[in-house]
Amino acid sequence: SAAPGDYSNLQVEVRGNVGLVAIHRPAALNALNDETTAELLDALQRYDRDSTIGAIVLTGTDRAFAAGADIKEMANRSFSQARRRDAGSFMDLFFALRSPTIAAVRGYALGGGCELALACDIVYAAEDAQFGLPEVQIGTIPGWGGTQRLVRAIGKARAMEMILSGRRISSREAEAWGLVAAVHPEDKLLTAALDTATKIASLSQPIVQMAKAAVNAAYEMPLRSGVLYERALFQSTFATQDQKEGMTAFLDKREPKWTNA
Ligand code: CO8
Repeated sequence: SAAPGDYSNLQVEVRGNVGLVAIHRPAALNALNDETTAELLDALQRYDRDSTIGAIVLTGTDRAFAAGADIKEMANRSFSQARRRDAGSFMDLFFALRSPTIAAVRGYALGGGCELALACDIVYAAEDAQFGLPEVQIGTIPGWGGTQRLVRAIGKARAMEMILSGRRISSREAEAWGLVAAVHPEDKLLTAALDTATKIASLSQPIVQMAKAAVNAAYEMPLRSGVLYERALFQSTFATQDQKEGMTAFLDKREPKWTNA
């Protein structure tokens, strides 16, 4: 079971069957330095392995979800150091989490912070949230999947405008464009994210995880392969006890009792 250690740049907490992870490095607007990304992976993977946790909420502090990768740490990095570190592998491991992830974004979600939100399964934003990929303004380009995931989230025309100019968008634009599932007042944001996470965590974990895997296949596969992958997963649900329980409970007009088996 998850007994997350003491982290320097995170605050973690279990709320019922939900793991709550808050990036907490407010003096640097939650810039994601190596220590913070290592802690994030540790905390998230612990929750992912914990059978009592059915969903994860990822949030920041009031001024920032995260203002990007840590520019101080990156500024003097050589090409060979960047290659050896391969910081992109963080995002591969993040994306491999089986538990559903909900981002609750207040303030800045810029650069790597925006890419982190884009890699979450659901994004809720506060009214004051701002999203952007400003990397070109500091002489680099997005490196955590932003050029790929933003295009899929909001389309090429808007993604090009944001990535080539570095323009930030408001939470309302992000919602209208489909990057964000819903906008909430600042003081209601975390509750809304926890409510959705709690609802997801009350369902069968293997079934929810198969649904997540099937949706994510839409990112990774051509349509025909994705449809076949979905079909194989759909058929696999019939090998679970929870499928039998869910359908029997419906027919018996009672609430299902999930066993995650
Ligand atoms: N890295 C390091 N420190 C940061 C960062 C950052 N990304 N963002 C803010 N800070 C620090 C500031 O340096 C400042 O520290 P100090 O008080 O010691 O000077 C403190 O946070 C507060 O910031 P500001 O004084 O700048 O606050 P403002 O309210 O004036 O401005 C902004 C807020 C607009 C968010 C501004 O801080 C800003 O533009 N930040 C940088 C945004 C940015 O360019 N992000 C992209 C970074 S590149 C990236 O993310 C690449 C992703 C790919 C990752 C792949 C592998 C690592």
